Amino acid sequence: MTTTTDGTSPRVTVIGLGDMGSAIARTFTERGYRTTVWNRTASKSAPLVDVGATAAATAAEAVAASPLVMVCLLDGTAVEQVLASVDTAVMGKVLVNLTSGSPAQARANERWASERGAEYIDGKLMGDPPDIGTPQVLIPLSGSRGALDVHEPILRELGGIVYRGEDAGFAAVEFMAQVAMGYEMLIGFLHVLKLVQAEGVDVAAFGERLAGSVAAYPPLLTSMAKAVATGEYPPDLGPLRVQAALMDDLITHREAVGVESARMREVKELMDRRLADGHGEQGFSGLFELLAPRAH
Ligand code: FVH
Repeated sequence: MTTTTDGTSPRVTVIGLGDMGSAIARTFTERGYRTTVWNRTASKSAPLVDVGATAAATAAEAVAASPLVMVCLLDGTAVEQVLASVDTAVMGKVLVNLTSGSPAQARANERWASERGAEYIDGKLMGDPPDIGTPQVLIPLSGSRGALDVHEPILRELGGIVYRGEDAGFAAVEFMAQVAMGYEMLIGFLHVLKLVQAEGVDVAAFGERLAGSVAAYPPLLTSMAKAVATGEYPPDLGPLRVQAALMDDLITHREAVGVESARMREVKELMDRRLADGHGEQGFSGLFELLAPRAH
């Protein structure tokens, strides 16, 4: 742990003592930081007081207690409500918001903080409460580089922090992309389990086999991202015309065993458009061109 110029341990405030906030406050307290905590439901402060934290009566009092204020609440609405209640108490403070949320919310929070004379860092917690305080948690941060330089040692107590830039929204950009990637993959996985279960296959054994095949994806995803970046679409997964030939059977099979096929119909529609545009010898990543305007 670092110490302040007068040799005392640094002060830090934690706003929000849910599963994550409590893990954060406990980590700081147990590592000797003078930790002040506040939670809407005051009783959640008790376990932290038991290990040496100080419970503030109001959020504004908690903010006033430390130069560094960590906010870890359920969602953006909760952050807005709590920040509104503390208002100008944030002046001169460094506000680190670790609540999940969008890039737009992060940028709005930074404007709010700046208007009140506070510096803002937005961070996203990619890990689970028990992993707080270990390198198992990845914490992308963005916003004030100056504030990060001052408080980096304390923030590093929480896990593996990585700075993504001065734009306060960048940590959320990474977080939202990672979460979306997870849900896109996992809802597909559940539909595939539905498919094999409909055929009487043991889903646990199949799931284990399928999990093993996921190991092949990192190099493919890396090459697809490069293809999108360059606009050159080599035949990843083989030429698109060959891939498209399978789609009707794949959809027919799914619907025959009662599994919805909306996402597969979306893939087929995009493939058919790419083929119609004359890109049958290119790869699957070429569908990117039909998804959104090309990044400038
Ligand atoms: N838990 C996890 O595994 C994930 C891991 C990845 C990151 N997430 C994000 O972390 C944020 C906090 O999540 P959490 O698990 O701590 O959530 P809860 O245990 O439900 O605690 C929520 C706290 O927020 C307070 N709160 C909710 N609404 C309000 C409000 N309107 N005003 C003030 N405080 C509010 C709540 O207070 P209380 O209910 O105890 O009074 C808790 O302190 C989150 O963004 C995850 O996405 C966690």
